[in-house]
Amino acid sequence: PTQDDLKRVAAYHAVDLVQSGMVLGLGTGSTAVHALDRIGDLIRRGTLRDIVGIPTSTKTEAHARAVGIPLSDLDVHPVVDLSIDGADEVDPHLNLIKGRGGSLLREKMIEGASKRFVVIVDETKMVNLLGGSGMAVPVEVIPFCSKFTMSNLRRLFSGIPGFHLRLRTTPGDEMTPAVTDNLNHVIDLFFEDGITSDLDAVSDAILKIVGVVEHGMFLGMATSVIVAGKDGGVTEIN
Ligand code: DER
Repeated sequence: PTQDDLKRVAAYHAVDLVQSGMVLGLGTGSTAVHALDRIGDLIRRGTLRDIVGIPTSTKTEAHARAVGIPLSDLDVHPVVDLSIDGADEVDPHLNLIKGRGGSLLREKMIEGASKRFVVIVDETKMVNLLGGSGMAVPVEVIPFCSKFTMSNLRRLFSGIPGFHLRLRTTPGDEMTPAVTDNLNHVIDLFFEDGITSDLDAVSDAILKIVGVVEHGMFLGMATSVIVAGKDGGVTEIN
């Protein structure tokens, strides 16, 4: 099976948890797209009714609309029954790195408001140490003087071997920073040897920097992770 097949298997398993009448957090990314397609299909067949989707990005909003998932937002539905979303990395304690797609802020708001947050991944996302597979921890920062904020983030982790960072820009265009749905910039933090210090301490240190809005470490938020293996097995870790 291809990696995308595995993503679809994990997504379909997660959608088996969806019941009619649920308020659903709709994730962002190539794995979550399979969940959107499946939910839309079950609504079309009449298997799922009275579903309300809360999209975690404008991209997901557009895709959800295209497959016929009724949409709302957190102002109307401050409590979400179930969120389904992918992840860039998952550690043995179900801590996550998310945000490679730049949607981390809205994802963290919606998944933080969810009674259950089920993560869907293929096995390549499983790591022992966050950051260890070369995935960056994305940090959403306000556009105002984002290079100043970048220098503060650099100073914060300058003592860590293998640490480096970069302002995310649109592919091939070094000067135009990538802008999020919230019109903010993203700075990617790379911890080449993985984050060996306390994750909560790293999280707090990042959030204390004025100009930082949020980061892509989702600590203690996932209720369970559904992992699709290339051997065809699917395991759920709680
Ligand atoms: O950007 C994000 O937060 C995505 O959910 C990411 O974590 C997973 O994206 P993928 O399913 O395309 O790998």
